[in-house]
Amino acid sequence: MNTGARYFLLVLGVVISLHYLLSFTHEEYGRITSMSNIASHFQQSPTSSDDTAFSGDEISIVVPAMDPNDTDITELLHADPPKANATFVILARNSDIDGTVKSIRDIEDRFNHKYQYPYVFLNEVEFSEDFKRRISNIVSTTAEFGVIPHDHWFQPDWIDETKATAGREKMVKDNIIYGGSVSYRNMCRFNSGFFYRHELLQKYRWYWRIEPDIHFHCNINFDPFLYMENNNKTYGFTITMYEFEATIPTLWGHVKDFIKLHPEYLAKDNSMDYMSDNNGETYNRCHFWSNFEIADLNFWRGEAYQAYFNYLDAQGGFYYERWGDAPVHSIGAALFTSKDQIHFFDEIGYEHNPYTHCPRKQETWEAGQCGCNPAKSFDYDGYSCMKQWERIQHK
Ligand SMILES: Nc1nc2c(ncn2[C@@H]2O[C@H](COP(=O)(O)OP(=O)(O)OP(=O)(O)O)[C@@H](O)[C@H]2O)c(=O)[nH]1
Ligand SMILES: [Mg+2]
Repeated sequence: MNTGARYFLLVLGVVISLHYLLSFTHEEYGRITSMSNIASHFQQSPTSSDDTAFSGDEISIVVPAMDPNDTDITELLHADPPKANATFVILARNSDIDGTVKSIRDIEDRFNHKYQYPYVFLNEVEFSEDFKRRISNIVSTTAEFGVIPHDHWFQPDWIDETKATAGREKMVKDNIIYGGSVSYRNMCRFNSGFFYRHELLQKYRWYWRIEPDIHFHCNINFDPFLYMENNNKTYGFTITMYEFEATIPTLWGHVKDFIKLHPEYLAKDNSMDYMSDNNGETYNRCHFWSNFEIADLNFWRGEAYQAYFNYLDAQGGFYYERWGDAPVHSIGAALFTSKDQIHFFDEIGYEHNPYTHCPRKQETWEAGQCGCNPAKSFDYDGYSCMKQWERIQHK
């Protein structure tokens, strides 16, 4: 044996002795350096070996085992379903509390206990503690209570009060509903051109309008806000009908004047033929019943609608006549959006006294567990405008 070989054997002997010494005196060292542990690094774990087995010519895909402590995975598993940036909006007086509770109870039971959208309540005076307490007791989510800025509600100073009084007196004489009421006119003007400017609504894009004493008759098994958003809709309705001519004698003339001034705002494929039987010459008084609305706040905030509202407001017709927010909204939506951006929510069984929309298709009625009577649905009542809406759908 030469000297080099002797040195090698000596060093090997020292290393082996040290290894055994450490293996007995240091448990962790012994575990790490055991042959079984070293061998395991060259093998698949039992679970992953199943996933990566090569059997004949088959190659299976490796699916990494999920670690429940991995935050990305647990976040995905527990993520909320997608939601729209949306809220309910309820304009109400303190004295409307009982009817408001009934409406909220319905929408919670039929829809919102699952979908959890918030509520915004608006009033021209502070909501009472009793109102807030009773509402907060029944909502499944948050409710905010706002006061309407003075100038968004009350009759502006530039309205000629003598002319306005004469208009109201004539309507009282003619027995026009709410003909003598100034507060009803404030409400119609506010809903037409101001509600979407309220500070509590600024953070939202979509709203669903609710009134006291309405009813939802079917389970709403889908999210109408997401439906609107995903299908590029702007305005959704459940009931369409004729307006009382006596409340809007000069409205259409002003609408035509506005269109002449701003033809650029007209949508290309608009719904003029739903509202007019003669290409826009006269108004057939069809409108969407606005006590129910699901719509895009950004549409009202947009340039076309805002210019249109300001033009109408300057004519004074909200006070000299009794223009309703229903025809004002409907004409705006029909002219400044394309007809396929307006949606009829057939599945939503809805009642505002004295009319009810109830789904007439049996499978829709059953799927929604509707309590309403389809035979009494307003859709094809003589006073309904559904036929005018339908005639433009397949053009
Ligand atoms: N804060 C406030 N809300 C009002 C006032 N007048 C009406 N409202 C609300 O405005 C909405 C429309 O008023 P309604 O009285 O229901 O009008 P309408 O639907 O044309 O008529 P009804 O057949 O009586 O329901 C409801 O949400 C009312 O609560 C008011 O003076 N102040
Ligand atoms: Mg009402």
